[in-house]
Amino acid sequence: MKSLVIIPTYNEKENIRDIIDAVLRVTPESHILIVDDNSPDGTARIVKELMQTDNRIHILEREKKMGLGTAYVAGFKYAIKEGYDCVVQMDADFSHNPEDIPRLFQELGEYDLVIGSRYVDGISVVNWPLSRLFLSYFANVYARIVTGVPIKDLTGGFKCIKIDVLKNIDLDRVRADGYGFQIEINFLAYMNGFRLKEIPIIFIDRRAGYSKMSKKIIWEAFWLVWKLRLERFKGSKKRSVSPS
Ligand SMILES: Nc1nc2c(ncn2[C@@H]2O[C@H](COP(=O)(O)OP(=O)(O)O)[C@@H](O)[C@H]2O)c(=O)[nH]1
Ligand SMILES: [Mg+2]
Repeated sequence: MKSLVIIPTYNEKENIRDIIDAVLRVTPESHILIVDDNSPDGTARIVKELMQTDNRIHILEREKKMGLGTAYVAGFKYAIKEGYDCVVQMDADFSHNPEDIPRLFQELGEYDLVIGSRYVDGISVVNWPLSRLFLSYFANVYARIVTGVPIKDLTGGFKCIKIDVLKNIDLDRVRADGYGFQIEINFLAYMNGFRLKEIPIIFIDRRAGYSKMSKKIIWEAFWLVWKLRLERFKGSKKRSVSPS
């Protein structure tokens, strides 16, 4: 299986070298795509330096900070165009442990979208303030009830997706950012009849750099789930592209 690990970055100079290194050590057959939004701290420069000696590393550079959702959509389109069989989504900040990637791959035989889940086996989040954990946990309960997608960690950003799932989604219509984006991709995969699976992971808060998530992104996700629920009632077929 030809796999592409997609890592969106904005100001990750403290993490970028180590994360690329760690991913390629765990899964040497995979390629990595960094989607960088012109990080002022020079993240892209470091990536391009590494690219000179390793052809498994790729970069998509965008002009300005445009959000995690559209960064992944650009990465998904790249994966489809370049003929990869599956993609891995993960953050640059080591919240997602690269050592878990093979466990995600393992489930791909039976499933189409595998989620590294913080809430499937109790709660496995380390070093978050209690307020953030509460917000995330109850946001997930809320999103699950409203959308009806039976996944405990709908907002998680560590997952592995078969390319067929992405080919079946009209990517130009995926507009949500951050947590909303994660929910929307899971929702569309589920509604299109793909098989979703959660496996437990331990999520550790970042040690270097700073978080880029905002209140705006939380509110966007809050309203988005109702839009998805409405679509569910109307039958969401129009959100998928017709099979070619
Ligand atoms: N390209 C791009 N990457 C982003 C953007 N916002 C966040 N990221 C990256 O997305 C990942 C998750 O963001 P992070 O700030 O750690 O979110 P948190 O873990 O929810 O606090 C990190 O690798 C960030 O560098 C963005 O607007 N554009
Ligand atoms: Mg983070």
